[in-house]
Amino acid sequence: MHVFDYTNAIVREPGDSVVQGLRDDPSATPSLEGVRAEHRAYVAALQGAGIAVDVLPPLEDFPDSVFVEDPALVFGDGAILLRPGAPSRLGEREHMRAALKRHFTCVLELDGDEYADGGAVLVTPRTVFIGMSKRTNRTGAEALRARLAELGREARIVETPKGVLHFKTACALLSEDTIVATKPMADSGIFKDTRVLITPDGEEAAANLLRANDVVFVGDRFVRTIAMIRAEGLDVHPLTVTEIAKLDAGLSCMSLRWSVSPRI
Ligand code: CIR
Repeated sequence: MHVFDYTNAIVREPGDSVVQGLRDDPSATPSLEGVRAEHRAYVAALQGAGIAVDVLPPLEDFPDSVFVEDPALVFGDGAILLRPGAPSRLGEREHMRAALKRHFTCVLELDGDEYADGGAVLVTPRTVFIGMSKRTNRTGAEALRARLAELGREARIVETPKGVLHFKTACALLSEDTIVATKPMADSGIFKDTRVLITPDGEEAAANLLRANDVVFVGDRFVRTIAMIRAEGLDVHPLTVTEIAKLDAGLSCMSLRWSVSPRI
């Protein structure tokens, strides 16, 4: 059983409002049909990897609610309801609470002025990294570390490199012992005890890839990253995330994933 073995996932369909989602570059307007098509292909890819997907209905009042990774953190034995750091996203948690209660008997929560996005959290076999950023404050990171301890998991609070939205925007777990990271993330020394593959120049956005069971989902534009991962002997499934990327998102952001039992 690996931390990237999943039996279940939660996703949320994008609403029409998704095109008004938060983004660093306001001139990058995604196409609604494009986002929908990319999301459909993503859900099909998760299902193709053997994952049972709970598809939640769109929330028009919350343009970014398709990025379900941010309001929660889930494990086979429990979930944590987070408090997203962007004011327009905070209300997503109430909708996520209901979904979590359907799947998990243990649901812990952040509260008060504790802010943390799920995109800040990288789960690895040995530790859980919590990357502080403009969405995840120190209070939120510390509260999250305490909740993780309640779930029996050790966490390390680290700094996200400057200008990076979420910790996992710039890194992902590829296998039991290897992380893929951008050069600034690798240079930060955070992963100095781990084998790191660096994304090729110009393909930094490929770092937000997703390892799920035996497959690695990678943005299809990132041909050199795909070749690098295939050279590791891994099965790569390229997915189009061109429109999603205009909303500063990648492949981990669109699902919450967990394993209810060891896969056979
Ligand atoms: C946001 O800015 O919150 C969304 N437009 C993108 C969220 C991406 N989520 C993630 O990296 N975990």
